[in-house]
Amino acid sequence: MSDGRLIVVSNRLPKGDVPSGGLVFAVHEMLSQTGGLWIGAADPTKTAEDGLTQIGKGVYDRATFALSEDEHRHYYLGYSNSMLWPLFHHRADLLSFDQDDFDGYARVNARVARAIAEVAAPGDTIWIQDYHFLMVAKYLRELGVRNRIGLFLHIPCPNVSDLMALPQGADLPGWLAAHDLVGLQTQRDVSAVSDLLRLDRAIERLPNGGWIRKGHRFAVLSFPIGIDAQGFADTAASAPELPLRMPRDAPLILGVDRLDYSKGLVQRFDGFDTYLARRDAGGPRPTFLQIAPGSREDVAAYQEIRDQLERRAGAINGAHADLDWTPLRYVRRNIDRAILAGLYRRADVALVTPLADGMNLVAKEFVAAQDDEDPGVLILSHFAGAAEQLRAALLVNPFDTSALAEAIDRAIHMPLAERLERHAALRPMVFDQDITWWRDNFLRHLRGHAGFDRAMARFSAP
Ligand code: ADQ
Repeated sequence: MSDGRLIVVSNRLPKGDVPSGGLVFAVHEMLSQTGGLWIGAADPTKTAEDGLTQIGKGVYDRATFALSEDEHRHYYLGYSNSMLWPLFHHRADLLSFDQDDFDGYARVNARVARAIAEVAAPGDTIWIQDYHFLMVAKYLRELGVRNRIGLFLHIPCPNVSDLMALPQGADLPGWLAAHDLVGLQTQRDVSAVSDLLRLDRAIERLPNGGWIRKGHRFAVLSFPIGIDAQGFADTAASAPELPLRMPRDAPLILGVDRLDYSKGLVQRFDGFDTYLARRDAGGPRPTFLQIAPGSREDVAAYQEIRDQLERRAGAINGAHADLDWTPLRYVRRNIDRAILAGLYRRADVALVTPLADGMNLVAKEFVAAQDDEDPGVLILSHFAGAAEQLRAALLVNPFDTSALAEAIDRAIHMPLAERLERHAALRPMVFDQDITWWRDNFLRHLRGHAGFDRAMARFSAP
């Protein structure tokens, strides 16, 4: 089949002409080669109308769909980030359900579908990003669109019991089944989705591992997202001098996260606190630098986590700081990417300990930034999607404060030979399975490479 144009839909659209940052950069690079269309949300206005507004024209086009302030509240802050996000991160206790939120979400998804249906030509490939648009494919099919439609879900998948907390839980399998390809971060997510699909009696498993619903065949596969590893390594190696005030030989422990309750920051602070309480008084005096810029501050659960962390940080320094030593530094601002890369390279230990996380790109950025001859140690949660690939990290259970404290101690004292061995095992996972590999792999499957199509075709004959 012809490849046609690529139409990408994501909630956020790159603002500048040459965007930076993983996914945005990879899609930009791809569209710059092939042309295509990138659709995202416009800034909210008083009222919202159908259609797309073109905001940039070049090798590829960028266009926005309209969003009223009310819809922004219900579709984005409400259903997407107060319902789907906590639910998919196994935090049903944080759900706040409001029928208006779901109605707003459905309305915006339907508008996006109508806009795509208007511009998509036969042969175009439609690639939907993330949980903001779970219903778009369903609406596209209702409008008669038969194009290839792929969804990549950046966040983890809920299990069957989580899903029961979602009033629309029974409909989710049908929404997913409207795509041709559902891409997930890990095998664990593929298993979770396989269980969810079985909730819908109209969905059947095909002997080739695919799925079928009412004659429509689709696949669910894992495509672990990567980073621009070489680019990031180069940035790290040529980073400017760091504005860090600490002794050169003191260990630096680094955490970099969007401030989110899924990232396990409170448990991480607790683990560091326990490490400090147990450490040998004559031993090294590490600094733990946690960078965590605020996000989604209009959602109540995010204000709570921010207050909680501020209190914990104050208490930890209160208990352990000295005249010449501040063990914990908590920075809430966005950091320039070159400085960030330099910090990763300078860090002796990275603490990447989410309670639930689709992939976690920070883990991969840390590996990419290391000096291959004197690499730092990655402490990684079992619950980050990255743990499926980065088996050679020090894997921890972030809920176990004592084990976290032990891992910090072990990482600080790890001999060079073991660091080299672990890094050598981690490196290829990050450099070979990079962002370009991820993108090409997903699109090849979506557009149907010969083997995939043949395997699927065997089951479609009437
Ligand atoms: P996020 O939850 O945003 O992404 P993550 O994968 O860790 O999580 O990516 C965060 C990115 O922001 C990293 O590239 C990091 O360097 C950058 N960043 C964080 N703090 C920063 C700061 N203070 N200044 C500058 N940059 C900062 C979602 C899912 C993840 C999934 C990704 C990609 O939640 O699980 O890995 O999408 O699919």
